[in-house]
Amino acid sequence: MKTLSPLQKARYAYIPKLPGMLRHGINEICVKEGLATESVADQEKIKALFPNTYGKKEITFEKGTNTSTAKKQVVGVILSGGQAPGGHNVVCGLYDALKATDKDNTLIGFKNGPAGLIEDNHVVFDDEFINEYRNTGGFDIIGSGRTKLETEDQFKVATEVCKKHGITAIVIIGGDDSNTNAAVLAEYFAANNVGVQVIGCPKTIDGDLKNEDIECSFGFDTATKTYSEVIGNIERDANSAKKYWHFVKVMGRSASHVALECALETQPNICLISEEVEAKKMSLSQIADYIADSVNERANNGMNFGVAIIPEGVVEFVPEFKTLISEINELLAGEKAEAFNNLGTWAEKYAFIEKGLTKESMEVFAILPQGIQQQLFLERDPHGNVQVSLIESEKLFSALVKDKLAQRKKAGTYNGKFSPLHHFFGYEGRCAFPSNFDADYCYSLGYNAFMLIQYGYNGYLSKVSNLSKPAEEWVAGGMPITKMMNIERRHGEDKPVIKKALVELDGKPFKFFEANRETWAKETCYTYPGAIQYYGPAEVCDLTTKTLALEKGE
Ligand code: FBP
Repeated sequence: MKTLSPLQKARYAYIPKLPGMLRHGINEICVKEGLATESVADQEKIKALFPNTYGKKEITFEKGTNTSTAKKQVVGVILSGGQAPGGHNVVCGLYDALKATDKDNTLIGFKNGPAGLIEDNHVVFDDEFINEYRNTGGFDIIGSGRTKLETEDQFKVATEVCKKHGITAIVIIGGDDSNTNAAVLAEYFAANNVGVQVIGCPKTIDGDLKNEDIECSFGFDTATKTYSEVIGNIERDANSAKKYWHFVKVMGRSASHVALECALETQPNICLISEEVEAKKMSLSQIADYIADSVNERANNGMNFGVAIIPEGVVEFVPEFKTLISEINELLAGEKAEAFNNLGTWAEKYAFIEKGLTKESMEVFAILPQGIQQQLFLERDPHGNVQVSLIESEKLFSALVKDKLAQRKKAGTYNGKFSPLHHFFGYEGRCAFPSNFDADYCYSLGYNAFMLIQYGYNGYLSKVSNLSKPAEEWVAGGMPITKMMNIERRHGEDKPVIKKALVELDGKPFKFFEANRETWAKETCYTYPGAIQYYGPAEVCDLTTKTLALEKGE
């Protein structure tokens, strides 16, 4: 027997808010076409690769007579990539719109990500099944996976599976890679007259799937609120005990949106922004000095405590570290890895490394703590690359800062105490109960995806915008996925992919942070956001991120 927590029971009864324009009832939703679109870069190349789905118009839905052609819909849905709070509500919104249109419509869930489509591993949803997942976190309704849909053979199998079930549309809920796959699949189906539409939904806690249309990916709101709650609690503990420096690594594979949003919410002493580190070509030593300056100045003022936020992917943005990693990849390429692994002791391995690296990279390597040095050689992905996300950068930076402080102590410029503690917040935010914002946004994305299907669109991303306003004022519509695409070099080949949205250093969220961080570094300006609130006044429960508010000029 399943035991439900009181909150889970209460959340089953929560009714997500739809954009005003989708509240009129299915028969009163019509389409307003906007302008034709262009890809964000490499227009000619993308157009040539997507002849059937390129350049389509943006659309919005509004109140009016529904002119879509009635037909029985059998829709397949896939959850793809890392978990993000609200995924279940996308499925619920899709299901509700589909059933409200015609109770004979069917929703099929493919299990464990895109692989479920290829393996025809599926479940057919009904009310009882769906109701168990309303407003809950996680992707466990059908599971998720990271299988890429990209080969002709996979597309042929997908076509057969769709034909077998009479599928009319597939909805892919995923991040930049998964929606790239959605665009490629949409083009394949159109080029081969398969008669199946593909619609994407923008998901990822990383917040890097966005442009002027897609204001944010879902899950970013809840995940950053979850991390900010705990960072705020740590700040309060730091300010109470006054004896620890906390180094907190937060998720977000490459972009630093998560770290920046947490900093805006909690006003820590330090927050590194990977994009700035890269733009300023900062070395590990410069970053360590930057943090040590804050530790030093606070100690001079009697505050031997602080909080530093480190974005997960920062080391990849440090130019000298990037070079070191690529040299290590070369050093261990092919059979050389075996020779290295056969060496018995770390001293022998160290000698091997010393021989193989350039002088510059060896200098970088030499300053790393031994634990991190070893991680660089042990943790490799299936392609033979170092998995930078597994590098404990929070420990790396605290160790480098410790060395800097020791030097300063010798020079007589620092006389404080430095006791670092380390944390990594990532997985604990990805499956939290979706905030009201994510519950509403996700339900709307799913509901809206069905409207796009009804109106025959293919290769579109479900789009809900004006998100910093109350849901009543949200605008629902669709954007051709090709609009977000450009050509990038992947595995030695030019590939059409969705352009990742990194933190813009001239954007308002970063500018706000930049204008305040010097004060935050010296003084104690912590803010304590507290836990996500699900019930209570809208100004406490329905507010979305500071990033979005600042981007909107609010
Ligand atoms: P998506 O891009 O698929 O949304 O996943 C993002 C993410 O949560 C990153 O923040 C993190 O680096 C990665 O997934 C972890 O992946 P895994 O779940 O495979 O450990």
